[in-house]
Amino acid sequence: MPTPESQCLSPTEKQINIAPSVMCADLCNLETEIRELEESGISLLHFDLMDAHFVPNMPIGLALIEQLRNKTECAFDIHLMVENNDFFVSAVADIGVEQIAVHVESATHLDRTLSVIQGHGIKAGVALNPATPLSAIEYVIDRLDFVLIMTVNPGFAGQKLVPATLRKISDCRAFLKERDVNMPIEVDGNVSFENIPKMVAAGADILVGGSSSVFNKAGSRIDNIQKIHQSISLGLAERGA
Ligand code: S6P
Ligand code: MG
Repeated sequence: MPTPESQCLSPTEKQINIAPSVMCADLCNLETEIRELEESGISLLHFDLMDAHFVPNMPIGLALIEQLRNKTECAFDIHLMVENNDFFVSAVADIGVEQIAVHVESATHLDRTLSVIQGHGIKAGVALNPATPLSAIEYVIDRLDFVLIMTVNPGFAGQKLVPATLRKISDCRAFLKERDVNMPIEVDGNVSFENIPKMVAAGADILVGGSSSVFNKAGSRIDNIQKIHQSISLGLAERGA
């Protein structure tokens, strides 16, 4: 199994990571779900932490993440959708996680919050809503280990892709390149079998898999993950990898 450090891979390594979104799993049978995902080669899990204020939803909480921490070697990718970022950063750092993304739209003191995350030895990312321009990361780029591009508006699974976000992924890759920075781009929201080739071709490196892929009701977890790998190959071929 890859080490947590290998989860944030540089695009030049041409490895795409799949991060199943735990809120889309069968929450009454999570341990079984996680074993199945591990057997399918998954080594990164995406957790959506919402506070019902920044977004109007609250699917999973800190106690669940804490209990799961002892059940798996998978790296934990925490996506904060909260108003009080510093409280949640400290709480998940105590649990022990590998990467945390905070929304630029909710972070009052973004630079400080990112340096607190990195001070815990955790990879720091900024999440951008579909309407938020890439310029929002201009002055924190040196503090970032990855960028999380939301391809739907945050809060709920099962939504349709916001079309302009495909262009935003390639614009983000160009934005980073222009600044001589090479870091993974994570994409989250309707990362479906159909959308994955376009997302990967545009420059996505970490794919959050929810109800439209990993947890798609039409297939088993293992079949869905195989289908995702096929979609990734199509995207990499288009990217010229
Ligand atoms: C949404 C959240 C996501 C969802 C994921 C669901 O606010 O951040 O991580 O869990 O997007 O995937 P899908 O395929 O149902 O859109
Ligand atoms: Mg998410």
